[in-house]
Amino acid sequence: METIKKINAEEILDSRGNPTIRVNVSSENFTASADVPSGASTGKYEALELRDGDAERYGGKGVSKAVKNIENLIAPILLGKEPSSQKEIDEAMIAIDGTDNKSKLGGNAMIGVSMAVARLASKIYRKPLFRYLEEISNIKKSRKLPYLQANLINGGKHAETSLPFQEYHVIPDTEDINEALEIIFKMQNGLKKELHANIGDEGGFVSEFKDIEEPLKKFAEIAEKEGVTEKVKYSLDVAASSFFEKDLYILGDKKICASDLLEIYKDICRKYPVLSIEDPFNEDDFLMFAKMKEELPDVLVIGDDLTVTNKEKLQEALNKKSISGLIIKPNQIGTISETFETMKLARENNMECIISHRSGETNDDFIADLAIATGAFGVKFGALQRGERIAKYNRLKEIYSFK
Ligand code: 2PG
Ligand code: MG
Repeated sequence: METIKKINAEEILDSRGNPTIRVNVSSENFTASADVPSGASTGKYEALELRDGDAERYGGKGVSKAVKNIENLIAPILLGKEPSSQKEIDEAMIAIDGTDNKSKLGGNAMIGVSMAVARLASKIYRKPLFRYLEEISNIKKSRKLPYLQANLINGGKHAETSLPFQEYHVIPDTEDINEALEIIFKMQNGLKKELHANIGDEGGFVSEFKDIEEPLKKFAEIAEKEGVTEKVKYSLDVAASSFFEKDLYILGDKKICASDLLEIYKDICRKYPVLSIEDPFNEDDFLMFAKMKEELPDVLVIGDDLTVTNKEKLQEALNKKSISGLIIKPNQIGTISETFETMKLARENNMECIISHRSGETNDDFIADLAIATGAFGVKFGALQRGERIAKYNRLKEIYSFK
């Protein structure tokens, strides 16, 4: 069996031009790499993203410490191990990190190594990555093709506008990849003509809207024009923690309480075919999530900052009946094995998993394989604009063409 012979890392740039990590791992006859993404609206309980903090370099965003941790602390304990022993490798990193939030090694350093090792093992076995991940994860699948939640309008921390909600998704209601992509294409081009707007971090349009409902109104108008009304649903990532201050939610010049925000969701869901709403309330408010789930039984209530791909957080959400599903972002927790553990717990409890990119991305398409391997309910890969988003959609297409 092949063993890990070399691990090194380098600083590369992500889609916002911020430094991030590339990890290269090799065995006797194979090599593999992985690039690490980075969020802007991060949950406060995520694994720590280790940055240098040296204002002289990239405004403090350099990752040279994390790179050194990979080479000086992680590599020595992994050399000689078999890349196929993913769990053992992840556990070895967790042990030398020894913190609750991966702050010693850096969650960014650990997830880069964890992904690169998985990719290396898939190459050694001469299997496509999705096939290899499917075998080692063994997770109960939800769908043949995940719902593609295409983020066509960007607000919140992903855009310089006054729109408080972070993401407005168009979701083709089909399990055919080509039909799904063409519906997104039609909606995106319809919006392009109307909005004449710039694009935001995740490839969606960035525009000033009258209020939080207007983007959905636009979606409905364009869907009608394009003849796809019956074929689309919508979803929102409110990312409510990003406009929560002193127990209130700041919507433009209004400050409202959680119950009023729930009334807004009810109104929106009465008027539009909304499949799911992510992070409708602040990341500590498990009870309001639960209230919403009870009062809006036909809409999926999704945790992201609430659950941060963390098994303990998910368990709390399960105990309190807060959610119908959760966002899965491997870099929120820091290893692939822990990502699988969280997904397993979710699926055993019939929670839906949505595999998601970060707003700062690279061209690495690992998460497309992850979504297919685990039969995810949904994916969030952004709009059909910006190369780092397209990389994931193209990988999905590729997987379906030889599946
Ligand atoms: C989110 C993500 C991805 P970020 O909130 O779901 O869309 O944003 O990567 O900035 O945390
Ligand atoms: Mg989110």
